[in-house]
This record gives sequence, C-alpha cells and structure tokens, in this order.
Amino acid sequence: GRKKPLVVISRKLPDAIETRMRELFDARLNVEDRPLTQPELVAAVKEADVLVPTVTDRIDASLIAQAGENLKLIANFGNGVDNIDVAAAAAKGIMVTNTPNVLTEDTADMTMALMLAVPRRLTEGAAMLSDDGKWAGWSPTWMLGRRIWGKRLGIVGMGRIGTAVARRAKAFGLSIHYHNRHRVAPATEDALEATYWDSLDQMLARMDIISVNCPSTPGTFHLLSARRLALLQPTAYVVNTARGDIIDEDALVTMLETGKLAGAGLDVFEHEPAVNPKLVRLAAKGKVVILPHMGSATIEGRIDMGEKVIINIRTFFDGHRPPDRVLPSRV
Ligand code: 8YV
Repeated sequence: GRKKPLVVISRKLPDAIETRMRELFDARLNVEDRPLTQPELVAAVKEADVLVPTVTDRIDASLIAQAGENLKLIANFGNGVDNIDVAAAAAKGIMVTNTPNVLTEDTADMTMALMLAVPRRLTEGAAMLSDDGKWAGWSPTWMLGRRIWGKRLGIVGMGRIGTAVARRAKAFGLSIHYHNRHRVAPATEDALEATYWDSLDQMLARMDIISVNCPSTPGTFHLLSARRLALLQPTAYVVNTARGDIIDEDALVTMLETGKLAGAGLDVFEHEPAVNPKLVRLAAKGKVVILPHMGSATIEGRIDMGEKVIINIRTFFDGHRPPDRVLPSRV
C-alpha cells in the first residue's frame, strides 16, 4: 500500500489517540510530556509530512521557512491557531487545521465556573476549610459575595464559545449583551434575548461582568486595552477563557490592585506558563480566581480533539478537504 505519512506529534496525547495514530500513521509520539525544543521543532518540520502542534509550540514564520518539502499539513491540536503563522504556512503551500466545536461546551462550562467563583467567593470559602479551624461559625453577614442573577453580561466575541456561554448565562438569569465584528443571526439573538453593541466601549461601560470569548489575532491584541478597561465600572468582573493577550494584563492587574475593578476570573495569561506574581497575590486575597489554562481540559474533550486531528489528517491524505481547514483570511 501507500507509504504512511510521517506525523510528528509535539505532546503526549490520550492513550487511545496515540494508539490509533500509531495504527494509521508513521506516528512520532512524544513520550516525555514536555514541549519540543526549538531544535526538535526544526527537525520535525524538515522531515515530517504532518506536524501536530499544541498551544505550547510556536510555529512562526521563521520555523515555517525551514520546513522541508514533505510538510503539507499542520494539524493543530487545539482550536485557537494564534500559535501558528497561518499566512506563512499558506504561502508555502502548507495547510492548517484546528479542532473546533468539540471544546466549545467544556470551555463555556469553565467560563461559568469562573463567573460564579469570583463574585460568590468560592476559592476563599474553600481555602478556609482546607485550613483547619479557621471557620469560627456561621453569621448572617459573613462571606457575602455578589449576586450573579439579574446582572448584565457582556460577551466579547459571539462565536461558538461566546454563544455557548450566552446560553448558560441566560439560564442563570443574566441578561446577555455582546460585541462582535458582525451581528449574529436574528434567530440566535432572539433565542438568547441578546443585545448587540456595535461599540465595544459603550458596552464595557455598562456591564456587570465581561466575558472574553474571541480568538487571539493581530486585530484582537490588547483589545481590552488600558483605556478600554478604564471604562468598566469599579463593581465589574472580567472573565477570560480565551487568550491572555486579548487583555492588557498589566493594566488589568493595576486596576485590580487599586480597587478599580471588583475581580477577575482568568484561565489564560499573557505570558503563559508564566503568571504575573501580582495575580497570585490577588488570588490569595480572593480578588481573582486563576486557573492554569484548563478551559477545555476534560478527558472526553481531549479524546474528541485527538479524533478531530486524526480525521483532518486522514481526509487530507485521502485527497479531500479536511473539515477543519483554517483559511489565512480568517485569522
Ligand atoms: C488547549 C485551547 O488547552 O484549543 C484551544 O485553543 O486553548 C485549549 O483547547 C490547547 O490550546 C490545545 O493546544
């Protein structure tokens, strides 16, 4: 039969996925679960037919420039493709695919978890009981947080994940507002009773909670800039399960430290895996809840993502268009 494509997978994937990849491809698995080094990535793109990177691999123009003629497909294990220079890949005739849809609901669940955790002081309460003897007893005025229902949620980026957040938040009794490059379908707006804000600035000034759900692109870098963050009410909360660089993190930290914002729930950071130590201190005070990029981290979701990667690779080598092709014009 035909020679199996050499597929280099940058990180440890679920066992079931690795087994299937071994059957289908000449799969070069990463047995040690650490990101590939730069020389290893260079070797991979020189040799492989397919590269399967994750969010921890930077597939930039200079790496793509070193790709060998075999490299035809970069099948990202992940939805966001901000780790890949899609235009540089396209210019070299290398297709890029991602893993949309399968992580939408998990990410929306984690968004809700953060949206509830910060105003309702979940981590502060949990910490008290993990440290014996700190609970002196219940009191009517003790551990009071802020109510969620009845508040206004402003969603920045009403795509698949933003819409899934909106559905959940509506069920929690929040009113749904959103800013997006374009309005969503009238039927979706009606179902969510969602209000569209053409002006992000105006929306920010009027919301109780902001949820960031747009992709990281050159156009969304520091979309929530210092100037825009300053438009938020001091009682507002910010939740980010998208990408850290969409928010000017230093400006956000300063506002949290100086009481210009009520709190934040962050699953993503501007310089991952580094986390600003000031955020860690704010977490100890209960001002923020910070998580290590766990939005899509479910066993089921990771298997679904792996299956999508496999389908994209197989479809490509069968001579068809992979279902999750990422067009450079969309990035
Ligand atoms: C993963 C994600 O943590 O898909 C994304 O965009 O951020 C998460 O699903 C990671 O990116 C997988 O590479």
